[in-house]
Amino acid sequence: MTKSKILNHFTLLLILIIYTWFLKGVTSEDYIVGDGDEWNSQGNFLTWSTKYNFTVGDVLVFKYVKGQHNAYEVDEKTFRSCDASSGVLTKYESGNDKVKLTEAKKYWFICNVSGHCFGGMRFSIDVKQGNNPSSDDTNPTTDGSPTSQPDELPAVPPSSSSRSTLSSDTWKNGIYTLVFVILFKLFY
Ligand SMILES: [Cu+2]
Repeated sequence: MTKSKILNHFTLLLILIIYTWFLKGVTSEDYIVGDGDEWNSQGNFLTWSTKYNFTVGDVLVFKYVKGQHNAYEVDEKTFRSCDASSGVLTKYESGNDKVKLTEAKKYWFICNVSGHCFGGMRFSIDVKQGNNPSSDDTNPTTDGSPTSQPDELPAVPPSSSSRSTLSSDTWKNGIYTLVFVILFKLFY
């Protein structure tokens, strides 16, 4: 009797832990670009952009001294050329720019102050759908297929973000299964 009680408590605790984990994935998060170093000429934003798995609903916050930098959302061509005479989607210049990631797609950002883009103030992120397993599994990812890789990647090395996101999806599916099994064992 007591043994099974302990087991039940343990299971409840496990469910709680998994649930906290799970909720962390569901809720949207604010990401300060560059973390504590913020958006400036010294940062390595290629490294920063691969640190997180961004999902739809997350918010990027660009923090900098107004006038010293800016944040342009651009297309891929402009990201690579650093030439913002075309391909600019949105300009952010307030010094505290909140950019909500509303779509599951690739986003490219540059700073358009002279020399800053080439100096490293640019990055791209691959925003995923988030905790919606059905759409995650059925969405054919264009960047994941090996056939589309070699032809269109000149200057900048590809980020490893898509790979780590894939493995986190596998993780989530595993957690779903685990929760299901535990609930099943608990109630039947
Ligand atoms: Cu700048």
